[in-house]
Amino acid sequence: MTTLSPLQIERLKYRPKLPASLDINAIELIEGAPTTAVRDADKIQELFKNTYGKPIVTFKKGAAAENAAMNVGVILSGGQAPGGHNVIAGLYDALKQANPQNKLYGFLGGPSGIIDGKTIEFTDEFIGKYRNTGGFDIIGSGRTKLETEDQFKKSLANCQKLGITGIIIIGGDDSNTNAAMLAEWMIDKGIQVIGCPKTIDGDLKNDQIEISFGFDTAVKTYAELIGNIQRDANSAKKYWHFIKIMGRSASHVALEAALQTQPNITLISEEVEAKKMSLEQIVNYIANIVDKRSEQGKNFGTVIVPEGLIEFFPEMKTLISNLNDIMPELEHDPDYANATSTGEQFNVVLNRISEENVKVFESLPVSIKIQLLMDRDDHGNVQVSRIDTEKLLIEMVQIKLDAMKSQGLYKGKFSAQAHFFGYEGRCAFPSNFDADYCYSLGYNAAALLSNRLTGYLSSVKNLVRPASEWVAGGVPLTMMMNIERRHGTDKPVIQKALVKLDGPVFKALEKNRENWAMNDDYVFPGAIQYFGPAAVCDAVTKTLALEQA
Ligand code: FBP
Repeated sequence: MTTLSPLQIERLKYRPKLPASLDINAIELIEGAPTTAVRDADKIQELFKNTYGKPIVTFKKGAAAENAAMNVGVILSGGQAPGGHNVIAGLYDALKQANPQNKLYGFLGGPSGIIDGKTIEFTDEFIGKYRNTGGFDIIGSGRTKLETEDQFKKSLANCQKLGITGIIIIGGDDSNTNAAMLAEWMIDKGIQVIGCPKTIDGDLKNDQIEISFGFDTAVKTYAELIGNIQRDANSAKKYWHFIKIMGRSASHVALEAALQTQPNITLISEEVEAKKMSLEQIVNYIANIVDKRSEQGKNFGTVIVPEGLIEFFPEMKTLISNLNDIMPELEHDPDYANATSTGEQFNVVLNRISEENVKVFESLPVSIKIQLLMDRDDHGNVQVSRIDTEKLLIEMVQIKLDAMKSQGLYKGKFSAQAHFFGYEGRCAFPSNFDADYCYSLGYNAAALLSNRLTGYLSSVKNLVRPASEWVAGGVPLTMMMNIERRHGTDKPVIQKALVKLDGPVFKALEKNRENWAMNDDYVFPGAIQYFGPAAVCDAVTKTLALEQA
């Protein structure tokens, strides 16, 4: 990449802001009370004998002190999120400030890099090319699960070869669950492990972690695009736009994008699940609004669909879980493997799934059936980003409206466009918020290492205030864990934060959605701004503002 865009040239010069209290050479560690786990404390304690129960820590300015030299390795894990490069830049700068002898290595291609010993050593020049840029291409990312004894042993050997005594894992809930396991395993081998909260999905958050990095930039990117589409819809007045928004399971991204743009219809997976709404009910809900708007001469509108919606319909959830269970067997079934048509494949599936699921599977369009049978991810989950839920809804709403029309109940015109905004937002130039937050998280991770901590997640709080007032520290990973059933086995995992239906963010949607359905109260956020008034450039998301109010 030798040709730089004008924005890239300017962004390379941006100096991310740090909390005023964070100076790796003059820092004091304040310890809180011992912690427990969010649930299943006894079991978590049993599994994490050495790292369980540690206190939450915060940093404040302290007396100047010298830092011993150390070598550190960093891993980018899972889906890309804007700001990952700045976590590494912050980490690198802190390590070099602490002791110029310190070395930072990057494990290439995600967690597999530490297992296979594929590394690169960072230098000023190399890091300099990636400051304030989006993407994870600096060292690459991957979804390998770091969890077996054999993988841990190989990782240890690779760290020892390079004299690495600190590992930083930048990842979401699953990757940080693995960080907790690695920290526990490495504790008597002299290697510390620290996590950093990453994911555009915004579902790695709790009382201690206000938001995961990348959420801010990704939602602002999607909101810009939705705003543009709404203006197009309102100009041409001829299309209904069904927009699927990324976010594997939680609907935080869709909800925030909706609050920023005020579309006509917003579906929230968590509400669908809580109210046990079927696909048919949702289709009727949309068709009803389409009909009412058409009575006002408005044959256009916008519908926001969270990516994970399909798994939240009770009947689909049961079907998908049944499919997940039979997938490993199906791969070895000659009838399935040798099937010459999708129809034949479907028959094999129909013979294997339970009776209640047969009807649901048969009711789906062929394209969705094929998508439901596609490869699972490393965690055995269906890859929802590859399921065209927005197209499924369009097809079913069309069928419903046709039926209504034939009974004389609907007289409008329905012409729909499908969109999926996901990958567009994951590697955008980080907003000023994410650039600062990520740099602080990385810098802070180095401070946690230099204070001899392990099994902690780097935390930076008070995020609605100016960066100088942010509070840096660490949260024990075990504090966020509980036991969940995953593919038939009980596993310790970091609890995922879903949208709270009694929380202020959902309430803000609930209060307004009837109005937004009928009136075109669209908001056009425009592109993320990096230079200009703070009210525009440093604005936090509505989710963060409402939750931290
Ligand atoms: P992480 O949880 O690893 O941050 O990834 C989240 C995500 O971006 C989801 O929103 C999306 O469903 C998924 O990754 C897509 O995964 P992939 O990049 O493997 O297609």
